[in-house]
Amino acid sequence: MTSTLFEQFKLNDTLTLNNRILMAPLTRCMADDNLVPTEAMAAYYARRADSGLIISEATIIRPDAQGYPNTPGLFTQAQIDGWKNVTRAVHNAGGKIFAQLWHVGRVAHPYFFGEGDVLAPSAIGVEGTVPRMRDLSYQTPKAATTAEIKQLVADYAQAAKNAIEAGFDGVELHGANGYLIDQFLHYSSNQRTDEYGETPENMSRFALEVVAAVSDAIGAQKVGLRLSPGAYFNMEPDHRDKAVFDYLLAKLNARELAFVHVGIFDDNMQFEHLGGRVSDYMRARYNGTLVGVGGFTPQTASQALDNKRFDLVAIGRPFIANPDYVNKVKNQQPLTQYNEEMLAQLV
Ligand code: FNR
Ligand code: 8K6
Repeated sequence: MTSTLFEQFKLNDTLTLNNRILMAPLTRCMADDNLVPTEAMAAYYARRADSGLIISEATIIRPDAQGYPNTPGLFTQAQIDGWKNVTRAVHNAGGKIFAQLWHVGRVAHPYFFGEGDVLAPSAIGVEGTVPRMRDLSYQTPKAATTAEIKQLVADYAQAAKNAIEAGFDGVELHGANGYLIDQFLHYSSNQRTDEYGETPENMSRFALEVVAAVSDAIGAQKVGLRLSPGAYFNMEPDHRDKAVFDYLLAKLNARELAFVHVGIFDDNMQFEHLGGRVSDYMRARYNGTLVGVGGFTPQTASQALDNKRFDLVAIGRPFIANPDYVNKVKNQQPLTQYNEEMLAQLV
């Protein structure tokens, strides 16, 4: 019944995944105070190496990309060396791992990086406080200048090179969940009137420039992209967003990529302006490898793969609760139920 999950999948010319189950990117806030991955993190990832591909927790590309405590980075030599321990442990256990590259844009906080601007497409803030740090209110960001945007693109490319130096098999660009790349793609956070705003073509420009720069830096076959056409986290929806994603997905279709990954917590969410589920909306517009995610059980995941709704499935919370998720599913053993208290330690 779940056999499709255990089929091999050729991701690119050099990588064939042992099964179709990805470990979804999961922020754990457990890096050390220099944002260096620890030995405990290496062991945590290695325990999950029997997934077809691990996507690392979101990893910041530079200091002002940070919006949560102790999220790892990929911009200092010590961070690169820390990740080398992680990738070595995963590879020794027979696994494969991509780094998820992250800049949080307007939900960054200077508390984490000291003096400096919070950069975003436009000077439009989000309400609220940093999770787990209730006295840190979000600030109104500064609209990035064209020069600052070019530098951001270059910094994504450098972080991708650092990821390869650290031993990762590729990178996933975090273009989802209301963070920087996603902020350019929605009207509620992008009110620019220059070549990065106003029209679907302009609003897609930053995402496509990052994809192109990172592809040039490490090879397009090693680059995935996560997108949230449905605004549901750190973002107000706007029905005009659909035209932006229509344009962007058509452009992505015309170029080589390792995969596009749905960014959502529950794939059953219906978005009126997208005509239903985000995964179905994306499948209808993207012909390459699509990764689905969001509330799947082994049964519903294999059904979705059988029905070709997407090619690979990412599993998040169940992987926090079950380091041996793949083995348990293969042997039809019961899974431990996830709960939020499990976030307190790396099991
Ligand atoms: C997440 N998610 C997430 N997404 C992402 O792109 N980068 C990240 O770093 C994180 N971090 C993260 C932490 C925690 C604690 C949770 C619960 C979720 C979203 C995650 O990748 C996935 O899309 C959702 O969890 C939905 O999948 P499941 O959990 O229903 O299988
Ligand atoms: C990527 C950094 C995030 C830090 C951890 C987030 C974990 C949150 C757990 C669940 C929150 C879900 C919010 C999403 C909205 C759901 C819409 C129905």
